[in-house]
Amino acid sequence: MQTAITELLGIEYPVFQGAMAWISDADLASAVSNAGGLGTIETGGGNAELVKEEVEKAKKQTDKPFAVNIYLQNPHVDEVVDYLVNDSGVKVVTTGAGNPSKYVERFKEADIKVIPVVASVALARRMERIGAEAVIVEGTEAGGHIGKTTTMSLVPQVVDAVSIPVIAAGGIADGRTMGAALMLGADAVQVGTHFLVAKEANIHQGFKDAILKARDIDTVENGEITCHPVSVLRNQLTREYLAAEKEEAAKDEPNLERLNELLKGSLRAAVQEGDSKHGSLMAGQIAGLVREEATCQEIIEGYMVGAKKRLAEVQNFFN
Ligand code: TUI
Repeated sequence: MQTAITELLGIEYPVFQGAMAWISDADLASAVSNAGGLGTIETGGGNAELVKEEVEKAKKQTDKPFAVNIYLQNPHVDEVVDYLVNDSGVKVVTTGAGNPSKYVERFKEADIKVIPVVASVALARRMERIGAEAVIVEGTEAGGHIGKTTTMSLVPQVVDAVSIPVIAAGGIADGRTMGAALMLGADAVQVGTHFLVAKEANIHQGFKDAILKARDIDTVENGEITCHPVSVLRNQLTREYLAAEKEEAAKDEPNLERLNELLKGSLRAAVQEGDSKHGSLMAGQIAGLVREEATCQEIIEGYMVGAKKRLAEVQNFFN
């Protein structure tokens, strides 16, 4: 299957694996790349040394392209960029949770393709202007830290606003949702939640089971008043957090520190300990569609088969 994105990056299938904090390591990224998609290593709050370890590990596990994601709120972001530009050999960088403008020039000089995650038309336009090769347009259906507009509404608006390729993210977990994104004008999709249950994902079985059990209405948003809304599966932690958030929101001077304190260590607890009561089970709204564990290859090939099947049915409507 060929799109502007498979051609730009030299990959077989237009499927990116999204960067997920504590989750998207060299094992997951290389499995996705070996299956023909674009794997991504997340760097979260890590320093350059930690990022280098994962990149070197991935290089041993795949000779296909993979990306490194930069979390722009990372206090070590400058040294991570220095490493990526100077001696990583990485060819694709994605960015999230901020505006990467001040780094783009250096990536371009190092012949690294920059693909920022955006949650608005304005930022997508700006990214095109400063030389981004493509943009990942993430709707509010996504997991983790999210914007406000839905994938369905945002993707076609960005497609109309820019000339660079668009990768749709948020709400994609099978051939139908991938096909829908292509209908909206996207050249590829990015998938996070579904890869949580990949056999190659090194996360606690408790987290995987929570995804597999989730229903359509089981995600909630935490952290609206801290300006970092995060989509997670509903549990004891989210009930306590939402109650505290409501209390603080009613005050003249909300104690945001108290709210941040409640979440401290909670993502690590979900990923490494499978703590489904007090862990932060970051997930997108499509979790309810994810029903079984599978390898990265089965996941990606399933999308191709499913999209083709649905496309044939839709084409029939027009005949
Ligand atoms: O970054 C994400 N999702 C994430 S990061 C993360 S780690 C975390 N842990 C605890 C609390 C908060 C975060 C978990 N999930 N997605 C990419 C993304 N980027 N979504 C939305 C954006 C975004 C938002 C604003 C991109 C740019 C932006 O620009 C603002 C500006 O400065 O113009």
